[in-house]
Amino acid sequence: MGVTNKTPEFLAMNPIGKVPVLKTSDGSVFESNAIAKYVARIGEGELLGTTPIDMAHVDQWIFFSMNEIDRHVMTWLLPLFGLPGVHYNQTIENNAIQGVKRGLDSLNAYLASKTFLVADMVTVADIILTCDLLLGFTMIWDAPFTAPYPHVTRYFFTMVNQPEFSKILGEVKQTTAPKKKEKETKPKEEKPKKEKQPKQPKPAEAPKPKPVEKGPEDAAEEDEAPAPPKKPNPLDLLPPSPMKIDDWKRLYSNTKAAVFRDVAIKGFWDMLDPEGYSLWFCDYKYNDENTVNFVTMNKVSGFLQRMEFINKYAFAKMCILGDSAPFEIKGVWLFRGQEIPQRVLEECYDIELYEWKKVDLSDEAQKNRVSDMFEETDLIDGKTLLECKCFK
Ligand SMILES: N[C@@H](CCC(=O)N[C@@H](CS)C(=O)NCC(=O)O)C(=O)O
Repeated sequence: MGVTNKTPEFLAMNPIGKVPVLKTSDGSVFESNAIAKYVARIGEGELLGTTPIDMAHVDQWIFFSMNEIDRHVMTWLLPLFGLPGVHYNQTIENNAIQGVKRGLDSLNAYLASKTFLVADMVTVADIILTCDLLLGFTMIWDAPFTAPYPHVTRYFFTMVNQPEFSKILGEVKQTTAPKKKEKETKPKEEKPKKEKQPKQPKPAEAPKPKPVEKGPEDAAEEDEAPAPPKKPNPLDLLPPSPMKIDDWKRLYSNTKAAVFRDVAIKGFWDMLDPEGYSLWFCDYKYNDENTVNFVTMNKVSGFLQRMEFINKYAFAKMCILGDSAPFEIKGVWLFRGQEIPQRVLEECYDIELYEWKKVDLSDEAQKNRVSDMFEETDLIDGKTLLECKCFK
């Protein structure tokens, strides 16, 4: 998401350009619940229910989960992530919270006498509902919030502790610090002193925000942000560099994996102009929050989208590390000049969510770490590389 999900190839698989999409040799499938049912169908089939009425009940709970849980969770949560174009609104949040409570209340009553949703077995409805509850339990519903729903809580933890779930989700812990409008963990004192403090965890001033689909309720909330004034870019005033960053990006993109180290990485160090460019490691400060892998990935995609305006002067690899939650985000950036560009510090609030350390080019270990991230080796800092996103 945020990288290839609007390409013609992707839109051919899902015209609305959303993830996930499942690609199979018979064709592609979008909409996560359709994907889940397809996967269930090509297995032994029993996850779908075994009688017509059980099958209908499986569908009933899938639609319930989608309409009475997931829809409200997403409306509640998405504005808190700081995605471009998704705006926080108190009334919308309150309505979403009421919607969630109504859904949980009825689910709680139903589960008082049941272990699973349909019959006495796990079905794809349990899988979907559990996944829809996951974001709630891990991000916004702390124990006081879920106290009125003990059967939902018992059901949820029974499910996520099944080996089939924990293999994918790792250990699931209920949040003790629910995500709120204000990002309390953001250390205000470390903010470079700028007049432009981010108002909310959302980049209203990010240039060219990509449109994100909004629910109908959000429509009234759209800001008309004026285009940023055109200032000469100080990076264009630096002494010319013999290194052309586009040559590196081309080499990076066109080198086959098998020879990547010998050709692309070697080529990079050969072409690097250490006077015209600098390399920086970044290390996310709040890895404890990274409890859900795709949310962590979205966080990184959002950061890279907000950096789009510096694209001509930068290249980066951002890595998500770890076999299970909490996931770590670490990366390396190549910037024109010897500092993190001023406009980046001013306009991209993500910068302050990371520790930044300039790469010491006299230290082979640091250079190797850069090479590993560029190459996407299986392990980075001894941790499994789960996903790597490239800024180029
Ligand atoms: N109903 C869809 C929702 C998919 C969805 O909203 N995906 C988001 C990420 S969680 C997305 O791809 N957004 C990108 C966009 O809206 O352009 C499903 O369950 O698959």
